[in-house]
Amino acid sequence: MVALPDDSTATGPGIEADQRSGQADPDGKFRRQASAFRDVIAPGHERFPPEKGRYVLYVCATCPWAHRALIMVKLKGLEEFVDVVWLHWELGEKGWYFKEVDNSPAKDPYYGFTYLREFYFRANPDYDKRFTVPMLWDRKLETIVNNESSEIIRILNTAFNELLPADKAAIDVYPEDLRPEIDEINEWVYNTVNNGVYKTGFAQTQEAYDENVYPLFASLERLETILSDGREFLLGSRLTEADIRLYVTIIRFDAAYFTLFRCNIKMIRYEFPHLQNWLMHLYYDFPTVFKETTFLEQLKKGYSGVQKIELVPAGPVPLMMPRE
Ligand SMILES: N[C@@H](CCC(=O)N[C@@H](CS)C(=O)NCC(=O)O)C(=O)O
Repeated sequence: MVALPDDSTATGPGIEADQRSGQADPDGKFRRQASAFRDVIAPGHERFPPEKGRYVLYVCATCPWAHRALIMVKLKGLEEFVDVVWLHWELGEKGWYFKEVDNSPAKDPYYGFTYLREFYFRANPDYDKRFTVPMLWDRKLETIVNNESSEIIRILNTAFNELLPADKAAIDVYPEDLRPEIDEINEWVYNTVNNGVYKTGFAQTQEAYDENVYPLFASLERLETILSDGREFLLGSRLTEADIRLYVTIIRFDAAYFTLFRCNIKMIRYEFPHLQNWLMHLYYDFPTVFKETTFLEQLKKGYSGVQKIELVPAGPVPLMMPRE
């Protein structure tokens, strides 16, 4: 693990010293904490109206939740409205930090901060929860608008529509008529797949591991069956939020979760042909949205560090299957 620069402004109350430890509760089970900042950007909003150049999205390559939000920025063509700033892919002792490697600058370009936690303390000096990405920051009020990816993707889906060209404004990944279906699939995919890989990977007892690894694979089988009728996207012919939320987990599966989170009953590439076709379609046919937002080498190193295995596994080879 690299030594991190000491920075006394990067400390706060109630946080364990090493952000990489303590992922599981004392009973050996991993429970994801509820996000603390839950505001929205919306036209006419008293505090957070849509405005060009005002908001910044903080992400890192390792994190699937941040990846969801990044995909929305690209899909909706929001680069001019929401600046994307990258933290280094490694979760350090004090959480996510900047380091001039790969996509990350040496320091935050707006505040000169070294750690993500510094934003959390700027927003709330008494903040005592985890310092997570994605984090949507408002430069005007100097606070966090929202740090819950499921909400950030909905904000990005609509908030800037009146400022966008018509073709981008028309893109809607949570369309009214599909909402019940999207909500239904999101619920079990979140519990057993998106968060299921974490509950499996961070389990500290055999019981906690078994409780999660089998439901995870049962859900992958269920997704495989859904896609087996040859549909283009999860809910039919339209790309929706459900695809985006699933993509960020499936693209990490063979490269990281299979080995590093012990999700190794089957590999996606060899044993789930329909899921693999759906993944290849998104990755190769919408490259600016999916492929170019995916950094497999970086995220594999990121997950290796979180597991404190300081060795990066050699496989799978290749990291993503070529098309031919
Ligand atoms: N519910 C949050 C979860 C975000 C989250 O847990 N992000 C992880 C990275 S994958 C993180 O930043 N962890 C840092 C930590 O827990 O210290 C969301 O979906 O936005």
